[in-house]
Amino acid sequence: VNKQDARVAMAHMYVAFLALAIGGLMGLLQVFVRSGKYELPGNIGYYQVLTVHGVMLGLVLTTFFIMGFQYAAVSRTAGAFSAKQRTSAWIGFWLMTLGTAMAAVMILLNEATVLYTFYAPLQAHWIFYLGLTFVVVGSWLVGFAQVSRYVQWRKAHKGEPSPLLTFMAVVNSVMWFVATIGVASEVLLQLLPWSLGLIERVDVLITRTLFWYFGHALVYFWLLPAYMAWYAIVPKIIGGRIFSDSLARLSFMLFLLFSIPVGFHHQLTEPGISAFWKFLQVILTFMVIIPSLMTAFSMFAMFEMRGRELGGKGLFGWFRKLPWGDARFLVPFIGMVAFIPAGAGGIINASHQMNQVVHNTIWVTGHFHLTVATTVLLTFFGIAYWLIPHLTGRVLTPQMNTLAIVQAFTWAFGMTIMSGAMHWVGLLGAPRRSSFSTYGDAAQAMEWIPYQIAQAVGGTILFLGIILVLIIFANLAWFAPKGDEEFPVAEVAEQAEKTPMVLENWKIWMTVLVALILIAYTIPVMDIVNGGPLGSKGFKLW
Ligand code: HAS
Repeated sequence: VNKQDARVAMAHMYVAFLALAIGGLMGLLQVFVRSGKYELPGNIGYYQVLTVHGVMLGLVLTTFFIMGFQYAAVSRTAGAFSAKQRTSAWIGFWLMTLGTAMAAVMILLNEATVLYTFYAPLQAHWIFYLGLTFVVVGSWLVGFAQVSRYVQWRKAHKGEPSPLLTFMAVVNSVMWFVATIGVASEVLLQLLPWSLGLIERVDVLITRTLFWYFGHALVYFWLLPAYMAWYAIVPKIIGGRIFSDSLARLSFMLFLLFSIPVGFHHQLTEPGISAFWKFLQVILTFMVIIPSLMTAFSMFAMFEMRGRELGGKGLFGWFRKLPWGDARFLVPFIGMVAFIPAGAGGIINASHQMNQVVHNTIWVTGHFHLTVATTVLLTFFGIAYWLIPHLTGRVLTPQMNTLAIVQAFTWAFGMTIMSGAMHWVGLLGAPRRSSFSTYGDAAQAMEWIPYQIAQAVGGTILFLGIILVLIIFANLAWFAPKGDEEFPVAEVAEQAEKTPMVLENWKIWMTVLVALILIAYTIPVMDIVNGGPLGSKGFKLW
């Protein structure tokens, strides 16, 4: 990565890991409170802590890490950014940082205790919403720099497929642009004027619908950078090759198409949206599972090819040959394994009827701690172990490599206990987003207590994991020996088919994307505005 680009990427990493430290500490406080054995000091409220936790980890850590990583990946594979593109990224970075600081201050002042989903009827101070707007606009600028570098590359290399990592970063940025239109409209047309007292009321269903239009794509915005590493980086680390460039690109394009028109699967229990439109979006949700299954297939194929190359024999002999001692491979691999139960849980959530059982229970919290907080985060840690030293001109030493492996096992162990308990007690009816209560010593609530203690045990182990990863981060950023750590990028396997250019024909894909969004959302949104299928009075949008 070009030196000046490395500075931009590294600036993002500092904020991301600071957010991890703050958000992680809040997570520890939360599991303690929910165990019933601990009370927060002073006037600090449970929901305030929960908001800091969700915003810092779900919004700040992820957005900064992703934008920094993608920026570095584009610079590495498409070449250094131009001065203008770099300035756009710097402005974006500072805008995001300013926005984060504004939102954080408001949450700490208890003026924005609205959780990381921040839709109505909970209302925050206008500075919080303005801060979030800055975060989004800032991320657009960093994303815009990547798209612009891609366009420039394609002009200079007519008729050639673009570098895979650059293409993937651009797909994720485009998905982010389209998805954030939802949250930007929610904030600018509803929440901000409402908190400023310019409009008297907002429609809760509209704010939730706009949020979830964005909110599900948000989770794939988190996932795709992990998939970038799985498809294009992990093969190089293990000495192998990418199974198929076309398959990787197709799966990313499918994510672009199907990540957005699926928001209703978060609203399956909500009145005001008719069963037909929920059903349609459930079908589209099942479509978005396909590119993940393609990814699983591709990973197994790539691992097997490499393992056999190394002399692995028989049905599973190749498995043993993989480089298990290399944290850059093992840490993301543990993330992949976690995605098997995590994805199965997602399929349960998305199944219309089963959603009635799990919705708003702590099962859902268990689900997203396996997906984003394990699969995605462990892959991000795995990336950080070579990216940070690459950016700072240092190397990952064998001691840090061992510590990284210990960190990943600590994380997996803590998460198995915490997320396992959450899934189980969710099925026994324990609600998510609630502080400790025995509900007047109700028999059902008493049954939840042992699981909540297990959550606290798992959460404490996870916190140890956070301390370990912060030690490794500090070492790689400031103390590790100087040197040249590789930014690994894999080549495509010889036997893979040539990549068809249709996969980069944006006109086709964008048309399908817009059509799917219009089909999935036009009538239900008109229904909500005009009174909805349940015949309420309707609502004027503005
Ligand atoms: Fe989800 C709720 C459905 C994936 C995150 N999800 C959430 C929330 C979050 C979240 C944060 O339909 C809570 C939001 C809130 O606060 O209310 N989710 C799905 C489905 C998938 C899915 C169908 N979710 C994710 C990912 C996330 C994430 C990814 C973050 C990164 N989710 C839902 C639904 C809800 C929901 C409902 C709402 C629930 C409610 O009622 O509120 C799918 O994308 C999952 C597909 C995945 C697979 C797995 C493929 C496996 C792979 C690994 C291969 C392994 C290898 C290693 C190669 C089919 C690729 C092998 C090695 C060996 C040794 C075996």
